[in-house]
Amino acid sequence: MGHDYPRHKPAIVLITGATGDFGKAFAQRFSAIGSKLVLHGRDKAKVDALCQLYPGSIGLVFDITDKNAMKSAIESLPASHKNIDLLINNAGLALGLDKAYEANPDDWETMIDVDVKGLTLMTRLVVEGMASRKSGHIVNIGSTAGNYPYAGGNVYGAAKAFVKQFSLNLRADLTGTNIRVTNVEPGQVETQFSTVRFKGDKDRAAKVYANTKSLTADDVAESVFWAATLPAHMNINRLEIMPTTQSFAGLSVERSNG
Ligand code: 8X3
Repeated sequence: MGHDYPRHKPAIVLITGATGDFGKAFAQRFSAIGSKLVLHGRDKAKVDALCQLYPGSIGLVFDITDKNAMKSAIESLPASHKNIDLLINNAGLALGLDKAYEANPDDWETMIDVDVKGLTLMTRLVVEGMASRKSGHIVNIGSTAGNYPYAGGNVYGAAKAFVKQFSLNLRADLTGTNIRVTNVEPGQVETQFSTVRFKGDKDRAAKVYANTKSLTADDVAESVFWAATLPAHMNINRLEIMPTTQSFAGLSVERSNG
């Protein structure tokens, strides 16, 4: 509308966890401006189906907790898709909402393996090439859970706090490389997130989103898109987003009945 602010166009975008709700929204948003997509997921059929929607995209099928498979997959990228401009570290999950003394330790390990180890090792694999090319952008999908504690958030929130600090420390290391790092921190977004967290209990998941207006995956995609298409001299360090219906709870106080 007469306002031709310069936009950056990431040529090649790698999205981890691309077959989930966020991932699909990111793929759609960046394909709309002609970015070439590298789409990662665990399930070959889902990755293939997603790639069909985006001609010229490449699918990578591996479990993000398998570091050897991850390394081979990244090394297998053809020259046409090798120089990743934008890495969206999106693969992640919450499992359970139990108190720390009742939570399943296996769930804790899975969250640490995916949300912390998967994200850091993927970053390490991709950032080296970015540093040598002196260009690139890493967008990490954090969470408000990394900023505000809540009961039952224990390891999920801690993992997302790790992602936030890792993002900021990456920026510190990347001074002089021209590489951008952004931690995007959504609050409540209506996706399969809660169904996964509650291990398929759709009724319990539906209650999280009942009678309110949550963010959508498209809302988050628009935010990531904004940060990633700003001119290359601008770095959004952190971007915390909530639906207007969500804000802050007070601190909790224990009271005796006497
Ligand atoms: C999602 C936000 O509040 O469900 O990361 O943990 S919350």
